[in-house]
Amino acid sequence: MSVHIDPKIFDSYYNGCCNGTFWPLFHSMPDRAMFCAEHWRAYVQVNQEFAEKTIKALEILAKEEPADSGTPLVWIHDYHLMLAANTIRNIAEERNLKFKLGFFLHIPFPPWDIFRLFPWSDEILQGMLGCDMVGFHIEDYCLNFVDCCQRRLGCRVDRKNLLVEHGGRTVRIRPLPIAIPYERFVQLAKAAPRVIDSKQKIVLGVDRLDYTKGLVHRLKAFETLLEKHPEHREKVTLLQIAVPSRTDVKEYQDLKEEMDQLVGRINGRFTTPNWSPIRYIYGCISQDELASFYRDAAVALVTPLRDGMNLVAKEFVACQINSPPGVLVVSPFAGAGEMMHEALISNPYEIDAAAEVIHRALTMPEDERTLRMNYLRKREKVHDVNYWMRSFLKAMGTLITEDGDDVLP
Ligand code: GDG
Repeated sequence: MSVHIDPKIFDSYYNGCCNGTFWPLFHSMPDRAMFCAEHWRAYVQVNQEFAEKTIKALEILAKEEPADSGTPLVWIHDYHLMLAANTIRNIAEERNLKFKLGFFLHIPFPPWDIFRLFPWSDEILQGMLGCDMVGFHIEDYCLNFVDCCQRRLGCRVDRKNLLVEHGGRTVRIRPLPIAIPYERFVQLAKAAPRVIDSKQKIVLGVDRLDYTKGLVHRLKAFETLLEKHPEHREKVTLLQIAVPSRTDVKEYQDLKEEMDQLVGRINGRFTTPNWSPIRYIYGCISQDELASFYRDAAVALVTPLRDGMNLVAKEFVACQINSPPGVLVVSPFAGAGEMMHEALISNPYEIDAAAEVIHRALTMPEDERTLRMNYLRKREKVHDVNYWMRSFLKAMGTLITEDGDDVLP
């Protein structure tokens, strides 16, 4: 069942409200966010259309499935559909349909002081609270959400157990860090041909071309590394893959321009007849090639300014099957930075210090690399994407009203 949206409405909804407003605002970059009533109206309309299609699906299920076949689960994903749950609940309850509603946000949830800049923020909270459970990557985002519910809507909340009371119901809020198909990446890494020549040391970056990913800061840190540690010149190359993204949005066109200039400037400054410091791929590569880069890179730089989780950090770790392994550098402002404690942590805003972290990664003794990588790999192997999905479904599985612990006193 698909949802058909008028192209003009879609543009206001997707490029306008989703990527022009929510994306920067939820990544705590309010100066980049536009607030526009027309975009908001389109967002409301599209959410309404998704909700109506979901109701149709629930009605079909109710007719086709035997009455005792369990409660259908509606699992809503991401900032594109934050209003749908409330509408689905209202209509489904009116029509006596059985359902459970869950939501997962793939990006950060911002602190109250940022969130309240959005003129229709109360509607967003009410929309999400239409669910039985709302999942975020990490506890900080859960607490931000709980805080917003209390301060904006005056809800009763329980911060310790992450519960919010709303409309006579208790909504569970849960940290459920997303993960990757670990074994699949291990197999890809085992099978992938060698692309990087073994004499080169590669520092790898893999990102959508997005201003939240800290690419400009990363290039500047690499430039500083070459300036302060000339011993890495002609030996180390930054391989940056930047996947074109949201190319209809001006902010993204400007970033592309800035990256092109910066790569040109740094390469112009340091290139010798036999070596260029930066290899920059503006485009998408195959997963086999990606696995090969992940496997053979000496260092991976996952240094966003802000990021819900960041799967690249996890995929890199899964593909590190060589002995001795490489080193992961991760930003504390990514969800991944909260959990992958054995990585080197690097604040992308501090360019000089970030250059020193790259130097430390490039010169780290083999036994330390092995120890750190073993721990990182073990965690991702156990907590893979199946574990994540099961955790979500398990958390959804218990009916809140049946579980005394989950009702606020
Ligand atoms: C959002 C949140 C959260 C990248 N380049 C190529 C390629 N990729 C794949 C990677 C990875 C994915 O794209 C990027 O995932 P991230 O997690 O890094 O980032 P977002 O796209 O911003 O995702 C983020 C995520 O949702 C999940 O909840 O972690 O925080 O922003 O899987 O492998 N794949 C191929 N070629 C490329 O050139 N084949």
